[in-house]
Amino acid sequence: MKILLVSDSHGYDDELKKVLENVKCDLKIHCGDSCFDENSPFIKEFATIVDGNHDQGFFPLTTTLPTALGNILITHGHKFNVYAGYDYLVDYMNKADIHICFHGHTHVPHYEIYKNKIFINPGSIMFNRGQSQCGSYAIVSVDAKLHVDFFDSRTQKKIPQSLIDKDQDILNEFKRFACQK
Ligand SMILES: [Mn+2]
Repeated sequence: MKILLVSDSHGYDDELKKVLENVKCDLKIHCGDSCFDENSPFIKEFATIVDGNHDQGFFPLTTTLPTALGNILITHGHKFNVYAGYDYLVDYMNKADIHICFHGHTHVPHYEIYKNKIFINPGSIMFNRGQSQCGSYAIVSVDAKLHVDFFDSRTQKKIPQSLIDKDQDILNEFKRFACQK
């Protein structure tokens, strides 16, 4: 199963439309801060949309997607303070017996294995913080194994893994700042 994962479009519907038209996949998921209103034509495009901190409560805060690799948790991340890292999410996932999470919120495309859990953030389709300096989305293959690639939302080109890796620095900065508060 090939999943298109987007997040944090923040009303930039032209960018979103372009990606939806160009990417072939089995399922589309929006990890929140879409800023869709309840009549948005985009809603029917997505199998799952969650609510972010800029949304109005039309969508759930968390959902789960059953897959060949078990249930996947989908949430924006603001309720789990993802700027401070993944500890709150790990607690929640342990209680729910879930091992994979798709989220957004930081506007940094990211893949991480932390405390035996897998976390994927497609970044913001509009604009990202960090090294990639573009909007992004992720294509996640969920079959016998999980595989993720990140793409520039304007050019549809793959973002080099070296840029994704360098963004660990900015996430560490966020974490340091969030943990000081
Ligand atoms: Mn957000």
